[in-house]
Amino acid sequence: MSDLFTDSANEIEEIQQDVYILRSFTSYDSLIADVKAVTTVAPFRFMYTPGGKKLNISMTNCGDLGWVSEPSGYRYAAKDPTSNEPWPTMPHSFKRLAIKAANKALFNDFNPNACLINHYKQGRELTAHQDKNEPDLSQPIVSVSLGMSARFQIYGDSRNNKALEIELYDGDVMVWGRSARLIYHGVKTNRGIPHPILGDHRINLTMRMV
Ligand SMILES: O=C(O)CCC(=O)C(=O)O
Repeated sequence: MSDLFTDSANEIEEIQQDVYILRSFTSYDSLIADVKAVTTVAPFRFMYTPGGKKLNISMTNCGDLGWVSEPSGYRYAAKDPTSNEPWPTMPHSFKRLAIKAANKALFNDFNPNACLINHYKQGRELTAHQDKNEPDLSQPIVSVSLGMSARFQIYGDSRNNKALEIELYDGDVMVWGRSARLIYHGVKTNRGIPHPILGDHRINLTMRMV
């Protein structure tokens, strides 16, 4: 396994107020063993929206609580509804990475207990949404990109705004919070550049305090 943090792990750029990017902060090689350990116990699955529509990316979770979308609504659940077992423990590597990235953006008491893991096949997208099911909105979201590249879209305070688009590559980490905590954001992968090992697949970890 390679080092969790790369040589460029000190550089942080504020791309919009309270939205930060840490380019090449980590890598597929340093996290994939832990991703596989989690997804072996809690495999990726397609969830359904409250409207009954199948989501077009598959997801799973690790940590004390996992984000679940079901016909009855969105919630954080202590147990995986597929197995009725607790979600796998959040790997130490995920937590260390998220805390270090959050610290760079001056979120000094971030201690994530929930990690949503998204899997995108090329062409799949996540439409504009807010992350607002977490009780303490003073805590940021830390989002790690692995594999194929993707376009992250920042719409700001309305999904009707024109999006600022940021290309995300393997190992890039984004942090958003404070005035940007409830930004509408989405992801497109139709022009994703394949990764040498993951090919046209992308994995995203979003760490949250719930
Ligand atoms: O895949 C990404 O880069 C972001 C994922 C996301 O927006 C979410 O899980 O709420």
